[in-house]
Amino acid sequence: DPFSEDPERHPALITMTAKPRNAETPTDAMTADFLTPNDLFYVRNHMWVPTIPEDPGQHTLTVELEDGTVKEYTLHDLKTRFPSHKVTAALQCSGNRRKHMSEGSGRKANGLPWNVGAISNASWEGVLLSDVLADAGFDIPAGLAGTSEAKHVQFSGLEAYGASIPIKKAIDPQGDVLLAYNMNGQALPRDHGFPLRAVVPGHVAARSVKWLSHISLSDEESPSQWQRRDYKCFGPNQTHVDWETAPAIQEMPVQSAITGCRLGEWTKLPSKSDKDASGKTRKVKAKYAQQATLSGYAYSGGGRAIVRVDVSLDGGKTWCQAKILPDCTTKNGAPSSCFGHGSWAWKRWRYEGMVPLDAFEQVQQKTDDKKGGKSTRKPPPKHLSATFVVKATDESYNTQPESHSATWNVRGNLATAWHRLQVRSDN
Ligand code: MTE
Ligand code: MO
Repeated sequence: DPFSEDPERHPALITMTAKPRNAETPTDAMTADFLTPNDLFYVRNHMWVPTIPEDPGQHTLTVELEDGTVKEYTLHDLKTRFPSHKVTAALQCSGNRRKHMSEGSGRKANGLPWNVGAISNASWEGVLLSDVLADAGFDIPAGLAGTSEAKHVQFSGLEAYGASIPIKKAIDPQGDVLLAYNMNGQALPRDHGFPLRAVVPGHVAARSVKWLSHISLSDEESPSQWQRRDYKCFGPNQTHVDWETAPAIQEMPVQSAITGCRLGEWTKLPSKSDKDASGKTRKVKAKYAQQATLSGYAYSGGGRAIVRVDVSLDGGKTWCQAKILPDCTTKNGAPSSCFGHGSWAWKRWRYEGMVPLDAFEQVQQKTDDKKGGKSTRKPPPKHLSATFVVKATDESYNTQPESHSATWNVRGNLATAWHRLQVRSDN
């Protein structure tokens, strides 16, 4: 059993598959913390968790340049010979919300049916990939000018996973690509790449290779199936899937989701008079409304900041703006700083509002409220449901499509349509 050495996991993680381990962050942890606690950070493993030598300082990373020159660094070398950097960044799997893509379009997409929890946020610490590449002999100015032969940085993990990123991102002085050894101030947990992983902020998490052991510069992308096959998108027609010409997913699109929802008691709003179109005064019937508190996250790739989060309490007919919460707050609520040159972290948002009775629909079901087809109960009625929706907009004014049907793809990647949450009110 190659999984017999896998680590123990937090019971609150929502397990999709045990071997290999794939698990979502529970929604309450997303609502509670800007930085996802290490043991509740979502886990996406394609294989087993590799074991490393007794002394993690002796873990070695080899770096191979285009001309075949190889340099070797132990973890100890990385920690002692290069300045350390911190970057606060979310990682999101390209399969996050695949469940909604399948359900929302009525067509099943291939892959694990992730809900909203294949995304988490952490503060990473390590050395800059560009510092290590420069030390290994890569000509950074040529790379920045676009004249180097190497066009891609290929990463390999100890268990055989591999992926690559364009050289442009790898050495961008504001790209913040890390070879990370710490996560939220602690050594990386085994599930998250101990003792060393790439962290490619703003890109699909599939490029943030864990258990990193080898880097190679090449004019080609990584030959791995995860670069050349799995993490690509196609049109909603299933028939035309050209793996060769479709670009590998790198930067993520804009995303948002509702991770918390609380309904209060019904309130009877004061009845009032108003004037109809002809100017006649009429009495408006008593209105009922329910307090709703929603919370969630929003994120966009490429370091693009989230500028607005829109919430609808009536299935998308009318909208209000949610409050974007301050980025970093420590446990006692004090602000702490976010690290990095781009908006690599997620934003958390919160919305409080009154949901009017007419935003709810009667849920069809057998009920003893009804006698002879007529409700004997005083309003507001029982067994109601409403659909709450969220969508986000980033600083390039990219926003999420209304439905999944036009972005459905056979691999089920990059599901990002409006997140709809059907809620029941049985008060
Ligand atoms: N790196 C290795 N070595 N093996 C893997 O299976 N999975 C990738 C990426 N890096 C993977 C890997 C994918 S698809 C994702 S979404 C992220 O790691 C998940 O990172 P996490 O488990 O730390 O959340
Ligand atoms: Mo992923």
